[in-house]
Amino acid sequence: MELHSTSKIEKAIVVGLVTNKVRRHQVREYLDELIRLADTAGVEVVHKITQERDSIEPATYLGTGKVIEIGQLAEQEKIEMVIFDDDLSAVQVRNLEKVIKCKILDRSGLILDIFASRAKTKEAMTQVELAQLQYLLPRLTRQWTHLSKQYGGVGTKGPGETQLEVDRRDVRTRISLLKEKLKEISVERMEQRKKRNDWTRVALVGYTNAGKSTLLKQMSGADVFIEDRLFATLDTTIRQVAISQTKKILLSDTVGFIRKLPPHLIASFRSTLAEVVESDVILHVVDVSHSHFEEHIHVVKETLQELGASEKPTVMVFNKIDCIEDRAMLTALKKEYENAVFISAERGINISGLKEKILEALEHELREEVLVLTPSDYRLISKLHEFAEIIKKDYDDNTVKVRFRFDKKFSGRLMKLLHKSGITEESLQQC
Ligand SMILES: Nc1nc2c(ncn2[C@@H]2O[C@H](COP(=O)(O)OP(=O)(O)O)[C@@H](O)[C@H]2O)c(=O)[nH]1
Ligand SMILES: [Mg+2]
Repeated sequence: MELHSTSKIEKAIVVGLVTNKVRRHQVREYLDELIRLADTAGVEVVHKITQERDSIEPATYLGTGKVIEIGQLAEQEKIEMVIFDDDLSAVQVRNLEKVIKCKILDRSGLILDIFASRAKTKEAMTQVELAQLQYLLPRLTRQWTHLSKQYGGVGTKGPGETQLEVDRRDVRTRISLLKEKLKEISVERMEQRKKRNDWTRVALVGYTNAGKSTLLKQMSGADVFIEDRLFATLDTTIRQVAISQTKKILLSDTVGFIRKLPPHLIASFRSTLAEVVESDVILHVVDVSHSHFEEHIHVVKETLQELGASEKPTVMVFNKIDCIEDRAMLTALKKEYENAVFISAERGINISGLKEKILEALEHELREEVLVLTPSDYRLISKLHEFAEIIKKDYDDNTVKVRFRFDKKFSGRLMKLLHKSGITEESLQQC
């Protein structure tokens, strides 16, 4: 296995297209992000090239002249790789490789390679390999070479090494095998999640590098892997956090989102992202100091929608306020996003405000009831304690009036308990 640190840094050109649909300033921002992705993969970008066209050229993505120009530049400067910001078709790759004599890669391929090099657990490795193969299948041509070869990740065993010899049928067989494996893993995971069902579960989501892991660390005091890199986290970390004197939650941190995340990747990361889908409240962390934070919000919202988690109670957490020097701008932002909570995860600014917001969001999910019990039912109170918060007990002659509050998701459990104790639902006095 080749070690990352000793491997020679490869030089690359990144390429973006300005069309009627994507404007120049956007392309510039996309390319900056692509450069950060390349950096994460250990690749140094030495040129940024854009072309303006009405639309993408189906055969070669760019116009022929531009392709020749890039080919010459790559040869002169001994560039090893050209990375395109949009996904390329197999035909485009084939045609581009005829003129540009180095590796051709696109954004999805790069993201998949990064995921492959970062996957550590059995689950993440299986998920990434599946996504890589599904991405590779329609692009399986002799020339298609892949970054992953040089990494010690899944790529070495999977698509990277074998892609040239293995035919499509073998890839398909491997895909079904991986799908089976993932099914088994997801059943295991479901069992584990069930055990956490009695807890209030809060999930951190956000664009990559927004500060999710930093916030988990800040709130839980736990040692969490943090890096100023894209996709530092691929698995789910869960920690206990006290958000008030009496209330503890489970806070989870998982893989971040990015624009144009390969769809196969989202699909295969479903079991990792299930923690988000099943959570009671979502904390959407935003790096508000980023010049394009609004677009990041949009991408995250879209991804949540794809996952079927867009209707969940969500707290918008605007992070990195310590980076905003312009006070007037911060004031304007607070006015515009009055429901968001403004924090600095790193400096620990306004974490108490965030906790209050989480409690508020949970309030909506709470139900309050009153039960009048006779001495023979008193033991029911200790059972209630298991999932409800007892707010008040009023003793009156031979009865006790118990006011309690609980998460709506435990309604079924309450009904069962009442049923077992021979108490009818009508004895509940709703507040
Ligand atoms: N200035 C500043 N930097 C932060 C803050 N929160 C996180 N960061 C930095 O942002 C980078 C990404 O943080 P991380 O928690 O790994 O982001 P994640 O990808 O969302 O998990 C790291 O370099 C953090 O130190 C903050 O409140 N202020
Ligand atoms: Mg992280």
